[in-house]
Amino acid sequence: MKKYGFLGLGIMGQAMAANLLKADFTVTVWNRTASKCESLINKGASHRETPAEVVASSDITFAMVSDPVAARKICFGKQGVLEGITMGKGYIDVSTIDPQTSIEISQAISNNGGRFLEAPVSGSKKPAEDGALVFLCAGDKSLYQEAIPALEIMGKKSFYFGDAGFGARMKLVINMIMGTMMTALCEGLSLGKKAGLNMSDILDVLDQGVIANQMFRLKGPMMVEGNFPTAFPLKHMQKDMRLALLMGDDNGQALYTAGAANFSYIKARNKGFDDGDFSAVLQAIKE
Ligand code: NA7
Repeated sequence: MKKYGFLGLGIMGQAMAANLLKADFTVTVWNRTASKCESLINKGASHRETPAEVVASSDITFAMVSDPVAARKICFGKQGVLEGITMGKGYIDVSTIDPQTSIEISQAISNNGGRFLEAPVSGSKKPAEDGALVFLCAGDKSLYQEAIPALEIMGKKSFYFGDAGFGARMKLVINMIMGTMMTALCEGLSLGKKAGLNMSDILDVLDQGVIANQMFRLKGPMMVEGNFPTAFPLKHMQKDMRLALLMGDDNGQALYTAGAANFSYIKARNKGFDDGDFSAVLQAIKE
């Protein structure tokens, strides 16, 4: 039976690793803040002190960390993933990072005889808990095929887009669209309220038209109540906007709408909403 590793047990990693354990997979975990491993150890996970040790004791290791800096740190850092990679081992980074970082990690893993897949996910806390994520995969095809049983436990759908870099690009495009949709909703709600409309009425009208969507339906009523339970941290949304804007630069694509949305997320971060849900950008926009 295959042995799996999981590095990074934040909101997403915690839920994903728990689903692997629930399906009776053999899982070894590591997190920078070791206390976050406890609930998974109680559910049957093994624990190692470093990413290198997790990789050394697993066939396929997943990583779910915040951003490119964290992804590089756990891979290239002391006692990092690279030190545990041997011939044929699989490393799957499911974090949302930029294509360049992912390609560099991919090359380093394969230079050490390992196989790399990037598989950023569409979906936040609830889909992670429900095993309903969408994986946007690219990289080593044999690893993709081998990982399918695990991906099917954690997700409802997987795509494969070819060489490393294309999964990261897809993820940034998708999240950039989501981030601008959210600020558009917030500006509409805020304008409507200032103009004397009822915010719940705005949501009801939106829900009947062609731009009705699950995000507005799910988050809208909570936003109207000033309730922003963190499913997708605002700091990560702003990171994704920033990475998408850099991708725009690299590809000669002007991103006016996303650029403006990014300023709203930066404003919200400056106001202390880093760890709130990204829908808390409403608080910055309405001021
Ligand atoms: P969280 O809940 O903020 O979790 C982030 C994780 O990344 C958590 O395990 C962190 O460890 C870890 N992290 C952050 N920086 C580092 C460094 N420098 N070294 C090692 N580990 C680090 O985020 P989510 O789970 O919601 O999201 C994760 C990804 O999915 C992200 O790319 C999103 O955009 C989508 P900690 O517990 O703080 O020690």
